[in-house]
Amino acid sequence: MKIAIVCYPTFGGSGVVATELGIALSKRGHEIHFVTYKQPVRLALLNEKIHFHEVNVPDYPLFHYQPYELALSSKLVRIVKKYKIDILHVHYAIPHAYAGYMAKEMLKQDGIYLPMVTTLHGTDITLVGSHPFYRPAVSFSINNSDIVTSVSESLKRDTLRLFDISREIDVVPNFIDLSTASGGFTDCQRELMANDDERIITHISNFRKVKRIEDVIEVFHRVQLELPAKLLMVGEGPEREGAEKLVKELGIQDKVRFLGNSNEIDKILCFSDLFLLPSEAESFGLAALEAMVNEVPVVSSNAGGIPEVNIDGVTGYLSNVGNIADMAQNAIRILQDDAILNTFKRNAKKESAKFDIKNVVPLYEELYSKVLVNNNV
Ligand code: GMT
Repeated sequence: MKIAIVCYPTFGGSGVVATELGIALSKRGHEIHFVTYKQPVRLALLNEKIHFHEVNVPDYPLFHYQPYELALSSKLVRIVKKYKIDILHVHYAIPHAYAGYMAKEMLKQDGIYLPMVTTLHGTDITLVGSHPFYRPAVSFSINNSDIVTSVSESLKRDTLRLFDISREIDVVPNFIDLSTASGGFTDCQRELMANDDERIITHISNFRKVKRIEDVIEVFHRVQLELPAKLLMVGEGPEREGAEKLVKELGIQDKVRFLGNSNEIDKILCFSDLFLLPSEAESFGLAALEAMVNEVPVVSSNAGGIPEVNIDGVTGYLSNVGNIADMAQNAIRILQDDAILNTFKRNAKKESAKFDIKNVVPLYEELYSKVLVNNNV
């Protein structure tokens, strides 16, 4: 099949899922065309099966806001015609599903039928999409997609609760490539980050409000009072400055390192003992899954889809959002004993196998085939 994938090219959940899906599909013989404003960060190599088409929005002084979705839908029309694309798969509803729908309608005028699969990722539904400014357009785009998928049961429930949806939503969970994800590092170079007697706790995110970065620092503060530990903060975002300030106020600067964005997540997780994810909302929690595949147990909130990934008492622990004391206690429970830590590590790795890319990519392929057959393409 020839598949056009529209996504955000940035670090973080939906863009990573879309990019990894495209790469996996190309390895299974499909021709993939990424259409976005910048080459996706996880897309290293382009070849005859993976193409990248950049969407440019020319500056014009009259435009206070540049019309990205107009440029995207026009670009899609050109690419679909030029490469004879069979399917459009858009990740993140805003504005991708809306732009995709416009492209579909324009192509219809030329007698070309383009089925559209929309994958909902989380904030496009729970935070941004449900805002009254966007809700009608998001409802419309979901109802007018040919197939809609959500990355967890929890996100499906949220979508049905927040929008007026008149169609089926298929749950296709996020995934991880077990064959490459844990990198196979034998030399974790742990000594670069911590002393032998210290536990390493890691948090990775885009440092947005929804991640509750201050909770990460507060939990760590309590943990390091009980056992020797270091905290690695990976990522960039608006909450970083506040977090650094809090670290200073608590007097734990020598125990916390802010590493910024990284393309070497697996290397960092390789020497991590625990992953903290206290998010306010999380449709799935891909970062938790990335930790688990690297044998890192997870102490998290129980928001959204996290309990579908992090199994309470098995791969880590769940607490109510904001319950710092409970999270700290859970972290200490896991970290204070080598035998307990090793059991959680093994469980995390084992549970992550459920989400192996080998099991999930065929689910998308089935949906693509279904939509093509239903529409006799
Ligand atoms: O978590 C973020 O802020 C990034 C966001 C995104 O839109 O890329 O992630 C969302 O999609 C990921 C991939 O499906 C999920 O793993 C994240 O849980 C989800 N984030 C939220 O729901 C807050």
